[in-house]
Amino acid sequence: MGILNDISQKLQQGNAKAVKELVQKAIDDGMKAQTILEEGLMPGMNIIGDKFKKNEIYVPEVLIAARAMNAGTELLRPLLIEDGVESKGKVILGTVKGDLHDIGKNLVRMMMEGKGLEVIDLGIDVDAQDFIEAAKEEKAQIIACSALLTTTMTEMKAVVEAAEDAGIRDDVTIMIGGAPITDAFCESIGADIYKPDAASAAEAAAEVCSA
Ligand code: B1M
Repeated sequence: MGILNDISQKLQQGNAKAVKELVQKAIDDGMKAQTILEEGLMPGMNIIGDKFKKNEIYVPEVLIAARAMNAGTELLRPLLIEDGVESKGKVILGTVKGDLHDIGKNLVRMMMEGKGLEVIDLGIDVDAQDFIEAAKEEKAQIIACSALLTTTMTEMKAVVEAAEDAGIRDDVTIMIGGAPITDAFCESIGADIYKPDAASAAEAAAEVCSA
């Protein structure tokens, strides 16, 4: 379909205004919101994710594309709720306690949303207990923690322990990431998944939710 391809192209170019206009046109033409999301916006964001992973594009391009994606999803969100389209899964996301870095976390959020997941973003400086409360309340499949400091990455262990204490450890997948994080660290604190970048974090989250 021409317009869906145009939406994908404009999203990749980061042209938020054009994406918004094209999405509105598709809605006015009677196209289903889910079709616009899954065959227009998401393929565009997936291409951005792949290019980012291969270092063919960098953070600014991803942020600009994400802004374009948001311009489209804002128009679709109320229609998707009306249509009763369920999200593919729920993720509680945040940067851990003591840590104020959020650029990487925001990329993770965008990539996950691009995969059709619902992301509840708790922001920065998030206490372990707040991740757990949100996961319980939202019945989320995944808790996703970001940390950029060697001094705050230990907070991720507190999240794993809080999930155990709350009796929800078997119900949630705990995913971690951020510059100082490694597979060995992930294993040492008993978290489930470590991913080095936003695109592979989103892919892994989508896999968990579809399993
Ligand atoms: Co800060 N900072 N900073 N900083 N800062 C670093 C992290 C640092 C490495 C710089 C340095 O010294 N070379 C260093 C940490 C050293 C360490 O702990 N080993 C550092 C420091 C020391 C500090 C302060 C302590 C400085 C000070 O005040 N003395 C202070 C701490 C504040 C705090 O958090 N309490 C501080 C403050 C800041 C700013 C506020 C100025 C700003 C943050 C602004 C913001 O985020 N809104 C900032 C910035 C920008 C950086 C650098 C320069 C860039 C970080 C960034 O956004 N990268 C950084 C140096 C560097 O990394 N080159 C640095 C781009 C981003 C896309 O990458 O976040 O790694 P990143 O995310 C990646 C992956 O890690 C991954 O996906 C993303 C992309 O694909 N990922 C995940 C991230 N989260 C994930 C979660 C997942 C999966 C993947 O699953 C859940």
